[in-house]
Amino acid sequence: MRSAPSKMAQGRRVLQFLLAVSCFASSSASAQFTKYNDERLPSPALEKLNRIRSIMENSTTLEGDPIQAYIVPMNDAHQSEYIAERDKRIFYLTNFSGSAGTVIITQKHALLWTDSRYHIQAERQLDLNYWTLMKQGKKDVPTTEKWLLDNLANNSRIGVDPFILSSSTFLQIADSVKPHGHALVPIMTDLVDEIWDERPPVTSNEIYPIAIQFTGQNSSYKINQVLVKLKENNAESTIITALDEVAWLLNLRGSDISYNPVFFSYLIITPTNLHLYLRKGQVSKKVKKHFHEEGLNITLHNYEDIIAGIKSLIQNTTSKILISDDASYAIYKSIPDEKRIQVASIVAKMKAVKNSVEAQGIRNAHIRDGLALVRYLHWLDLSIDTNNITEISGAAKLATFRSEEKYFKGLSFETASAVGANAALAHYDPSEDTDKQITRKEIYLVDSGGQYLDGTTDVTRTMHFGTPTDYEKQCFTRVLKGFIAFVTSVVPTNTPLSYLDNVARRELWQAGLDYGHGTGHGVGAFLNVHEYPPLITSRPSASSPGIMENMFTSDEPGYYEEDKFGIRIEDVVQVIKKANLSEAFGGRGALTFETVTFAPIQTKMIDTNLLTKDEADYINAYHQKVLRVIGRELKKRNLIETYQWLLAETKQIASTR
Ligand SMILES: *[C@@H]1O[C@H](CO)[C@@H](O)[C@H](O)[C@H]1NC(C)=O
Ligand SMILES: *[C@@H]1O[C@H](CO)[C@@H](O)[C@H](O)[C@H]1NC(C)=O
Ligand SMILES: *[C@@H]1O[C@H](CO)[C@@H](O)[C@H](O)[C@H]1NC(C)=O
Ligand SMILES: *[C@@H]1O[C@H](CO)[C@@H](O)[C@H](O)[C@H]1NC(C)=O
Ligand SMILES: *[C@@H]1O[C@H](CO)[C@@H](O)[C@H](O)[C@H]1NC(C)=O
Ligand SMILES: *[C@@H]1O[C@H](CO)[C@@H](O)[C@H](O)[C@H]1NC(C)=O
Ligand SMILES: *[C@@H]1O[C@H](CO)[C@@H](O)[C@H](O)[C@H]1NC(C)=O
Ligand SMILES: *[C@@H]1O[C@H](CO)[C@@H](O)[C@H](O)[C@H]1NC(C)=O
Ligand SMILES: [Mn+2]
Repeated sequence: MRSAPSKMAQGRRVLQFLLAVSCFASSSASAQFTKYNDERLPSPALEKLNRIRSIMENSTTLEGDPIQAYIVPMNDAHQSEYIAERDKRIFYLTNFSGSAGTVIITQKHALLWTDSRYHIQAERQLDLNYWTLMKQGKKDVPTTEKWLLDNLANNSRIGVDPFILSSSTFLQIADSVKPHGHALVPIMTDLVDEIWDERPPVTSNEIYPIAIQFTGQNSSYKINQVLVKLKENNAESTIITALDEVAWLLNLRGSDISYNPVFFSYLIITPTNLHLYLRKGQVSKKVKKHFHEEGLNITLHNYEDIIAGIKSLIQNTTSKILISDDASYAIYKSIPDEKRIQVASIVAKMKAVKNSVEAQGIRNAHIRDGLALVRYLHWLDLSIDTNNITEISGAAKLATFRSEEKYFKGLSFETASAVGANAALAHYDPSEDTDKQITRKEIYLVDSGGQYLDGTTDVTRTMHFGTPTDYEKQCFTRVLKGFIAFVTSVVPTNTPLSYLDNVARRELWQAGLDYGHGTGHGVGAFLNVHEYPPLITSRPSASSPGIMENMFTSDEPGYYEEDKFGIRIEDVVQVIKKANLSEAFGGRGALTFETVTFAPIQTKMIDTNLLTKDEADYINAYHQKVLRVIGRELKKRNLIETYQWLLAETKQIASTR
């Protein structure tokens, strides 16, 4: 989806709070003071803040002393990257609709931190009379922790809802504010929920099984693998807290969060029992039959009873309980220190390496998805002179093409359909206010994906239906060179993923250009479009296994020129063995990548003076494959005009260096 940390919220799972580490700087970052005695009409932004502030001061409601600051993370209880409407607390407070951000409220200040993808958007959406935008990554903008240290009186109490903050982030913040005697205190009643009068209801849509023909492994096999991993970690039982991990382990899917086929749940795994916590109404007879067929004996509980369940688990067992680093502080805290083992998720690592059935499914899904995208791009080229096609109506047409494909289950994220300057916002989703017509005068960027029973897709193409400028072509070509450098890399098994980030940026950096998002993210097998590991950013990860065969990741460098245009090229690539190098690197073996995305890369945008022969060869070979695979299908469906269009779009090019 969205682009890597681009859209890939560089880190919901990856400690948002650490994102801005680089920017310690002079303390009080010119934070505006909120105007108390404002004489203008009451503003909803201020009204909401005042209600929170009054609870913060009110020790009765808090069942404790007042708190001097309140943190609102953009999370749900499972540290999901995409959250349900009911969990969009920051949006409710501020109108900021980006996917990453952190709010801090004190009696005097109200601040929103967000990363560079969202600076412009946040500026437009916030009521800046009452809110201060903290542009993460900019010089002189302190981190949240640094700000708390510099702006609160010593020995302050900082509150946060312990369910919506990961334990690792909680502990890290608690530790960094200690020097001034501040305490980070869990507030069991979420203050935003307290004031949220018309909060959207809980989503509890139907859960459905997916067949072994798509999953490749039955659920009891997966659970047994977990039990083996638990033993290796000297633990006996575990609480699975990430929604995509529960869905993957049980071979079930749901639709509680838009674009993500997951359902709200926790799963306790012991050597003898499985306890599933969810809204029981979501479980049909079909699901119960599925449990039986997959060899599972599952006890169902109410979602809200998870903490009670953990207490019961603690009583039943003398050995250790394993949880992942992403578990909420509430889950973490419910297990005594001596009984807890916390590690990077063992299920996430299992899930990251696709089995052969999943891998084949993903490849098949990408062929059908490529066909839908080719039909759309051809249709656009045919229609934009005679019809007013906008970012939004274009995206709707693309969704229609996808929906005609077999196994389609919905989009995998909101389509980023962006013309000209709108494309300069790396995480742009069109809205009615910003909707622009797609014409032959400006660059058009479309980043989109589908959910299919056999796989999840994510693809970006940047097109110009008229004549791009030389500068646009140069920028596009540098992005393309980085993209090719990534996909053609040969690396030792387990190489840290950050290596590929460097590779993809090389050509841009040589021209003093860069992009403000990551380079790649894992993609689920009919699961979340962002799955970590792998996560490809410049930041090495101590807990990541590095590059492994049969991981799938996006390759998505870009370039964004503010107020002018944006470029991104994105394929999903499979990690494969490098032929004849299986014994290289002391027996570790070498890996390389094979793209599974099938859609033409517009040759009109390429400045062949910048392209090497090898790069031209790559494009030509890729286009031959696209023509073969998609072309065959187009002919089969008698879409001859689209075939002719694809033939022209995939014509061979030569380096002119
Ligand atoms: C959010 O935007 C709407 C529409 O512009 C406005 O009416 C409302 O006051 C804003 N709310 C906040 C909290 O800023
Ligand atoms: C604190 O709570 C009490 C009891 O609910 C209420 O009467 C009072 O107005 C609250 N204080 C503030 C500052 O809102
Ligand atoms: C706050 O605490 C720090 C660290 O203990 C100390 O150096 C500083 O003097 C304190 N500030 C005030 C105003 O007490
Ligand atoms: C699950 O898969 C394993 C491994 O393929 C197999 O041995 C086992 O019989 C299967 N169990 C069920 C209930 O199908
Ligand atoms: C399922 O588990 C329950 C509780 O542990 C147990 O009473 C029951 O006998 C089990 N059923 C089967 C079919 O194994
Ligand atoms: C703990 O043991 C009791 C009694 O055997 C059982 O009913 C319960 O399901 C167990 N709880 C967990 C979480 O294993
Ligand atoms: C095309 O449609 C958009 C959205 O409805 C509108 O804002 C724009 O003015 C239209 N352009 C033309 C040329 O009709
Ligand atoms: C791998 O080695 C075989 C046998 O030596 C050779 O025929 C083949 O061309 C090699 N393939 C590559 C990709 O180097
Ligand atoms: Mn992506």
